[in-house]
Amino acid sequence: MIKGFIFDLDGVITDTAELHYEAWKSLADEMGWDFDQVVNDKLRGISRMDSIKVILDHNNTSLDEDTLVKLATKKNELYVASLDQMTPDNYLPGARELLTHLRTEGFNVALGSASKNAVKVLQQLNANIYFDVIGDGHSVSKSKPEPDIFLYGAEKLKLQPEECIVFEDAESGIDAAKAGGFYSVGIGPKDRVGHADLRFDTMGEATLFEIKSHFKDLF
Ligand code: B16
Ligand code: MG
Repeated sequence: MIKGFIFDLDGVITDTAELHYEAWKSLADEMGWDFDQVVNDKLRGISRMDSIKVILDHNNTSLDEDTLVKLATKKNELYVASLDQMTPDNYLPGARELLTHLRTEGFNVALGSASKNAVKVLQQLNANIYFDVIGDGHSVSKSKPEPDIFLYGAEKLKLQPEECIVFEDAESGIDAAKAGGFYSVGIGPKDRVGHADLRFDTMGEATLFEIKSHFKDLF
């Protein structure tokens, strides 16, 4: 029986990928690193420190941990400053409608994001009202594809994984949901989230009606 939903943030509720890209690109240009949208897409859902390691691997470069932390902090300052321009107009189409519908029907809802800036993003969107529990990059130490962030959300909601549906746009996020024993909905192309139990190209298609129709024996 489905009683709860756990939502990833970036790429599901709102699209911060472009803001992450601009901040990483600015750092990469300063450092003389190659960085483009293809590399940026590999950073979807993974933590800040893992992200900088992916960028360095792409450039066949390595740096000591202290330098990595300093550079990742610099990128984060640029990213956080850019979040000031985000407003409640920046929900992905369909996301606010689904969250509102879940509230109306009394489902339990948690956030399960890898981002350490999730609280600020939720504030900018005015989205706190939709969530009973906030799981973010500060909540657990092992990031996706480990299931910890979703297990954290389910535990705080006092639900079992099999009572929850996870929404994710990242390959590692669907891996994490499956590893934790959750039902999963993937948002994005087949080659990225085709392994989810149910997939939509966009959040606009992910209505509660469609979800209930697919998982009909669970409602
Ligand atoms: P921060 P999600 C993830 O958020 C992003 O998809 C990913 O690109 C980013 O590196 C990660 O958050 C960490 O973000 O630097 O703000 O802590 O998709 O899990 O909501
Ligand atoms: Mg995401």
